[in-house]
Amino acid sequence: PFLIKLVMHSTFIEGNCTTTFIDETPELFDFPPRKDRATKLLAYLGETIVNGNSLVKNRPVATRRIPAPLPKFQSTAPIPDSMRQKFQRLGAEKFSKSLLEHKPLLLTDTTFRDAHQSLLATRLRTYDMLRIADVYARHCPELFSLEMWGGATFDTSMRFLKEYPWQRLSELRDRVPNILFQMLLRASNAVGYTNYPDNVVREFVKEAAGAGIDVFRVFDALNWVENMQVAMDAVIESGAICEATICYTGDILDPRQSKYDLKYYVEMAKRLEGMGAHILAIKDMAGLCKPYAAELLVKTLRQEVGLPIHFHTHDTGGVQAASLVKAAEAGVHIVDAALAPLSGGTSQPNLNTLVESIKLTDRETGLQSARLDEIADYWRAVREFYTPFESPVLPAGSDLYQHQMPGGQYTNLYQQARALGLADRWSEVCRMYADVNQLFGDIVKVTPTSKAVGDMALFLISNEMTTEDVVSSNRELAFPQSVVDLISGRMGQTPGGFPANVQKRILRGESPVEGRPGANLPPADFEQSNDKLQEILGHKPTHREALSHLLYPEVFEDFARHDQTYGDTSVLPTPAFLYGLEPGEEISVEIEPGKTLIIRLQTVGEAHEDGRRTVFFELNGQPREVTITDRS
Ligand code: 3PY
Ligand code: ZN
Repeated sequence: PFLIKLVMHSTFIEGNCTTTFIDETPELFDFPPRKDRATKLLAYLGETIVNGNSLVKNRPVATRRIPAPLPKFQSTAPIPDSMRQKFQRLGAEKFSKSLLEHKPLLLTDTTFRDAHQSLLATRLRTYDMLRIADVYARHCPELFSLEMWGGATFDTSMRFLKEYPWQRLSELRDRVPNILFQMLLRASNAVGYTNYPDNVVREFVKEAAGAGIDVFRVFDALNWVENMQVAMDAVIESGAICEATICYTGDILDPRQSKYDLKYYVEMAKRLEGMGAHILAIKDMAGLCKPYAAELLVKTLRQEVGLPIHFHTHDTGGVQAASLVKAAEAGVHIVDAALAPLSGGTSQPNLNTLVESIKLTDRETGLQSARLDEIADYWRAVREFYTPFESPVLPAGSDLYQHQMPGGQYTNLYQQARALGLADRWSEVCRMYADVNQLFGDIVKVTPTSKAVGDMALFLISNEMTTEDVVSSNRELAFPQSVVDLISGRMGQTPGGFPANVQKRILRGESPVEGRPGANLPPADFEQSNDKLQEILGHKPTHREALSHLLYPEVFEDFARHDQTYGDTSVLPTPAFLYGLEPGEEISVEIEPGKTLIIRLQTVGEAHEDGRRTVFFELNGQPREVTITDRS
């Protein structure tokens, strides 16, 4: 590099070089940091080959290693315009009005977010998303949006996948400039499990909008509208589309339902409209909105509010495609569905068959089924990489409408119950979940309030207690932290408040939080947090790094250490990331556009006396080795 810099230097080129030129020209020695990305990736692969990846330890093994087949597409063809260009032309308000006139049913594909959050423990990697992204841009411009960020993905991508969520967003954005990108924002809980100071929520929204999020679905886990204001205002100020959400629980068709009846939802929707929402979302996180309830709700909301309506449901009970069709008939503007191989069960209904089922009706979507099926072929193969994260198939019985567990929690809680030896008592866990909901005053259950209800249900069963015992017994009990957080009001307020006797028993003298938690939390100190972060990162943190650290301090620090040790491992194909390579296996890894490494595992050496092993690779045809301490 020194010689290159010398001969490229303008003074040298012009022939004005004196003998002191080299000494007087320090920039000749100003080299970029050594590119040791290949070495770091080999270290990661070596470590994974010798010691395994803790993520898949003791889990069923994925056997697929070959890449998932991609549909053919013309990479040089121009990317067609889609909703995003229309949104950019009109701005959020006019754009949302234009949706009211849109006749075809619009669809959001949730495959990149909620579908894998609900079916595969949120483990889908950026690598598998990026490979198919170009196809989406070219073959599905009729989609309303891709839900591809937020919810649990922010945390999980760093914690488990060792990926930077902002990079996922910007790389997908580069490949898909035309389809709207949508994220799930837990209002004051942002992408976390507890209320954050207002300045963190505001800064996060601003940064996410700047990074390419167009539509923010904002919900509060107790439907507490006051707690949605900060996030909604931040979305509106950023120029993005504010999709304010009512979380659906109970059953509006049940005349005995006094709390969450039709009037309750209409009033909430009107308040959200008054707060400046551009779109109204019905978030049926547990799949409770039965077909005729969906019809009634959509019909009524269309009469009472002037916003486009976006319906989201989970197919845990197996009948929710009927709710989508009924909602479409009643004039819903947009619905959520997932590509066939990641649909159904606790995920969204099947997008491929939904499109086909309303063909030749006046809500026909315009999406091309053959193209969607090719994309489904890709996802079917991709799912095979994620066998270790599959949950047992667990179709819900009619008791779903009693326990009301969100799709994303259903299989998760089952796994937790199984780990506690309670798998055979699953129906009892479900009944207890329903009882705990009543104990807490019949609340909206969705992240993070649903976690508190689930934790309490398992806690009571493990302690052989009933919900009556909670208030009547004097036993000294250490209730789960999530339960204390919920009942103390740190997750916000529920209509009518939490029952006083339960609050007294669980808080044991501690006073509940008054008012909106975010208003009482001191603003986060970005500078102080950045000082600590700078030491870890070795550079001045970017705003995105600062935000990630404020939201998830330990998770981000661990992720940053991984990144320093191994570099960006999100570029590895999924089997290599999870299992390393098999002897003789060769992968090609694009570490930056146009720069590809060909890595081949030759063999793993016998253990040395000190317990280390040498792993022999070939890197771009040259032998390379790494030595790893065998801890397996
Ligand atoms: C989330 O908050 O992550 C959810 O998907 C809630 O339904
Ligand atoms: Zn959902």
